[in-house]
Amino acid sequence: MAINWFPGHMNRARNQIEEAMPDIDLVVEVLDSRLPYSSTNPLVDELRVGKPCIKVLNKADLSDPKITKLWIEHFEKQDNTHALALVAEDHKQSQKLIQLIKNIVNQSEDKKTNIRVMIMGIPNVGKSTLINSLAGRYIANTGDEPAVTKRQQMIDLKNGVVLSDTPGILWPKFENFHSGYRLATSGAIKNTAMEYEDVAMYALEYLSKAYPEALMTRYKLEVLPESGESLLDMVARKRGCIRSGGKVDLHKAGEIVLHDFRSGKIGLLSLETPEMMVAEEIIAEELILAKELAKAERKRLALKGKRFQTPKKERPAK
Ligand SMILES: Nc1nc2c(ncn2[C@@H]2O[C@H](COP(=O)(O)OP(=O)(O)O)[C@@H](O)[C@H]2O)c(=O)[nH]1
Ligand SMILES: [Mg+2]
Repeated sequence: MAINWFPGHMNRARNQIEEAMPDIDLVVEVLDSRLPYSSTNPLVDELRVGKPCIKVLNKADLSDPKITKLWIEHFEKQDNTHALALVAEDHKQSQKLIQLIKNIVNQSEDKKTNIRVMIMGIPNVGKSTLINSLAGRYIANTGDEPAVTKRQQMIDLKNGVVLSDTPGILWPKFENFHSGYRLATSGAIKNTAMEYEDVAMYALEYLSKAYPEALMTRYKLEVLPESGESLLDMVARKRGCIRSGGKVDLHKAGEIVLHDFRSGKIGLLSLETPEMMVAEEIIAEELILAKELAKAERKRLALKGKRFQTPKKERPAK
């Protein structure tokens, strides 16, 4: 998925959503249940301007059910927000979403005939899969897609719900270091400057702390070294990823680890918890504050410098 989010794309996506929002009754934000914080774009909550929202924690067949439960509790506490974990392909499960949509909207407005829903989310979380599953037929391409999909026809689900023709596609979060790595681990961002090895090392380091047994079982490890680098090296040796000349092939081992993670072969795993998100947001705020302070300090010094540089007026000769 070679998506490049240029400012022009971002503006266009944002404007389209803003334009369409007045006609929308409810927003469905699709998230990856393994990384609900990193797979969100905070703009969703801004752009929905108080409309009810269902956070769909998709790919529940891959995430840790205990952690997913914590995320549901976390989202349910937010204003006008509901949460549902599901597997998008599963038609029965997606029908539960329809039921929830109807319950929420009919509670507040009972006269409306069709409920108008916008499906939003960053690429690769499963929006197209969900749309197809809701419609019970093939409508949206899954997998690769351009950054801003062309407007399609309004999708009438023929059950009292219509889906907006505006693609609610937003860009992934790039600012948070951890979010970047988690998105790369999940496969949501590809073809970036990140190396396979680095992403796999990050993932291994986290998994060795959060799911040590699952990791040891999958790669038949007796011990778990601290660093991601040593972990990847160990996996490479276990899996025979050795280049001619005897050097370990970390790239190949990285591919194995990421493939295993993405297909659920290591186990049902989540990459972040609500608690981690709170801690990371505090750090992010501190960083912003530190940047602002540094900027103010530079300004102060520059002003001071200027004062010193101004040539002194020569004393008039007596
Ligand atoms: N395991 C699993 N894979 C899913 C699920 N939903 C979507 N996918 C896969 O995730 C990838 C991205 O899905 P897609 O619908 O194209 O995402 P979009 O970019 O948000 O429209 C595809 O390979 C889907 O098959 C799910 O519930 N479980
Ligand atoms: Mg899609």
